[in-house]
Amino acid sequence: MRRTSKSLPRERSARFGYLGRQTVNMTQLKNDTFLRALARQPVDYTPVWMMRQAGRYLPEYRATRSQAGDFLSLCKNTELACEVTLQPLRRYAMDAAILFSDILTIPDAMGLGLHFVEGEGPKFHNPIRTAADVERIQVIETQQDLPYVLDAVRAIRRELNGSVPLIGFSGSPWTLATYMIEGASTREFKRSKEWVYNSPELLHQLLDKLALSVIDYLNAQIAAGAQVVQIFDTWGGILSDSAYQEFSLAYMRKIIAGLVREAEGRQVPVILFTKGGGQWLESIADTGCDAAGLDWSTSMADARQRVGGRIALQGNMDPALLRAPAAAIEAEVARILAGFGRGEGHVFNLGHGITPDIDPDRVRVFIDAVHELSRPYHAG
Ligand code: 1CP
Repeated sequence: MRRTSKSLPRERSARFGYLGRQTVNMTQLKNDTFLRALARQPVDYTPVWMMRQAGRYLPEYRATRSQAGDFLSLCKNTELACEVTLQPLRRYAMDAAILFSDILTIPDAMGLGLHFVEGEGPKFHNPIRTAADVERIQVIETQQDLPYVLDAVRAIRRELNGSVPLIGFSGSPWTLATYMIEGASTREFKRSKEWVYNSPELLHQLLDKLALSVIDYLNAQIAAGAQVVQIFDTWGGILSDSAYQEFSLAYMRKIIAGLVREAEGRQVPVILFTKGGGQWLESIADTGCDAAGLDWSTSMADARQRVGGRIALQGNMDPALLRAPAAAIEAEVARILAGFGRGEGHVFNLGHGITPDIDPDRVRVFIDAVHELSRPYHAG
């Protein structure tokens, strides 16, 4: 396995007193390639991880999930959530771990009654339908309302023992609001768009409460040991240009301004991923994030030209390529690496989450191709 052992300079120590309560092992990271790439510092190869890297494409995940009973029980069981986080890292030379949880833990903690219907995805017993529903929503306090997420972060950090950095995450306020308003997965977003155009003030009230909740949630994850955080704005791309700025980006900017950006003597980078957000890259770079996640519809070369001098870029292979033969996966990895070109600031990833139908052997082809084919772009 190719791992670098260089460490980031220990410039500054944590300013926040409560970080002192951390129980995690603060040893140096054995592989900090991912953190270096996010800081646009030199690396030996392009680091890689996959959105949804722990999940149903892995037989060991399916076994652990059935041991837990169901998906939510798995998220709430510290030992098993830790186990499934580590499963992909046992198989592949990934350069980061991501907390096993879900973005919908926040609406669940707000009392919406999250449950999963097999084959249909997430659903809420109590979706948001009226002004009174918005009024009733309380900003979450993570320590009290979502202790199981923080327990998982601490357990995963202990088990990782400094091997690779741990990513914490949250949904964006807009993306969370779409699930809360629709009450389930949707491809049409009829109700959410009605709120955008018919009840913008009410929507702003809801988004405000969500933004404050996300700030608390991500800061608590950072205090518990998350070394990078990613905001998943999965549904930002369904908005018009002006609605994206007003209802999604503005709240992510507010969140980034409220985050603890340093812990354990290191920067805590923030990655912002708006699916379908390629046209807004300049505005995304202006939020104060450290990196932007790209889906496959944006050219890596164009993205680098537009914002590569300001932020790192993460992405962006179409996850459907993982169903193609090994040679096609390698060719696509080579094409994306060439698109970014020589130099620093690229984290390889898929353009969206891996799907359950993927053969785990194809993932190895993908990860190894990134590591091997990227070396010439960093040498010397
Ligand atoms: O049956 C199962 O085992 C549940 C499938 C599953 C899994 C594995 C769900 C339900 N969530 C997860 C884990 C999950 N979700 C992670 C784990 C960490 C990882 O390995 O990456 C993360 C980061 C998420 C985040 C998430 N949940 C997002 C944002 C990322 C994205 O994919 O766009 C979204 C939109 C959700 C909602 C959600 N939870 C689960 C599903 C199937 C969905 C999507 C529903 C939809 O398409 O609307």
